[in-house]
Amino acid sequence: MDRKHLILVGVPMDAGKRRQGCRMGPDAYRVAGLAKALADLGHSVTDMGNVQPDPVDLPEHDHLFALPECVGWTRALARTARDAAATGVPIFMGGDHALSMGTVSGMAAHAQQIGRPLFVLWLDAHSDFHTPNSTGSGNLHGTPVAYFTGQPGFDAFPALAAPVSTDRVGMIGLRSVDPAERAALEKDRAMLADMRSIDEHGIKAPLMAFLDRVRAANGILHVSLDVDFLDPAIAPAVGTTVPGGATEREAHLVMELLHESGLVCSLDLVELNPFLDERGRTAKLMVDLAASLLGRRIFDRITRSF
Ligand code: 5AB
Ligand code: MN
Ligand code: MN
Ligand code: MN
Repeated sequence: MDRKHLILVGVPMDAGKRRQGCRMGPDAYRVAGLAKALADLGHSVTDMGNVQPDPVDLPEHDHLFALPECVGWTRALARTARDAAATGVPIFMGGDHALSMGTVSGMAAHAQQIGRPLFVLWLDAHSDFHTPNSTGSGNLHGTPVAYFTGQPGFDAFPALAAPVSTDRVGMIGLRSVDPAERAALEKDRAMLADMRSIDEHGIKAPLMAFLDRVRAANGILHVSLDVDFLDPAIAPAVGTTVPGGATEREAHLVMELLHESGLVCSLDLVELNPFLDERGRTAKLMVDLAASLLGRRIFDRITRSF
C-alpha cells in the first residue's frame, strides 16, 4: 500500500452563500472520525486545525454576498494549499464550495512549481461556472470554476499564479446548470458528464476518459467533492439538494477508481451543512468516501468470471 502524508485542513467557511451552517462542517468531519478512518489505512494523518480568512479592506458588494470575506478566504487558502502540498496531500474539510477558489488556485501554484499541469475533477450537481457578472443569486459558491479557470469579472480576487485551463477540468454529476453557465460551458472545452450520460454509459466511462487525459499530460489531480453530487436520499445535509444524484455505489466506485489511478494530489470535501443532517449520516458517508479514495474497500467485493 502506498502510504501518504495526509494533511487535514479545517475550513469553517460560510461566506459563499446566504444559507448558513457549513461552518460546522470541519467539526462534523472530526466527530465522524475522518482522521482515524484514514490513519487506519496506514497513512500518517495530521489535522492542522482550522484556517481563518485573511483580513481584507474592501467594501461589501450590493449583489455579491460577503465578497470581502470570500476574498480573504481565497488568499488564506491559496497560501495554505500551496504550502501543505509541498509536504503531503491536503484534504480540505469545508465549508462551502467558494473555498475551492483558494484551494484550487493554491494547488495550481504548487503544480506549476513542480512542473506538472493541474487537472480538476468537479463532482457536483452544479457546474459552479458563474462569474460575478452572471450570478443571479450573488452566492459565490456558484463561481469557483470560473475563477480558477481565469474567466473575467473576478477583479476583487487575487490574480491567479497559474490558471487551470478549461480543457483540464472534468465535471461529473451535472444536473442543475443555469442558462448563463450553460452558454459559457458550450463555448468551452471542459469535459462534462451529466446524469443522462451517466445513466446511459455508466459513471466509469467518463471518469476513465478524464483520468487518461491527466495521465497523458503527466498531470496531477485535484478532486472537489460537493455533497450535492450525491443523491439527497443518502446525503440530506446540503442546502442545494437536487434529486437524481449519484448513488452510494456509484460514488464509492468513483473513489476507488481515483485511488487506483494514483493521480490524486488533493481533495475538497465541501458543502456539508451539519445543521441539515440526520444523525450524522451525511458526514459519515463523506468520511467513508474519503476513505475509499485513500484505499479502503468499503464494500466486500469478490468476483470470478463465468
Ligand atoms: B454549489 C446556483 N447555480 O448560482 C447559483 O452548491 C446554485 O457549490 C449554485 O454547487 C450551487 O446560485 C453552488 C443556482
Ligand atoms: Mn458546488
Ligand atoms: Mn453543488
Ligand atoms: Mn451546494
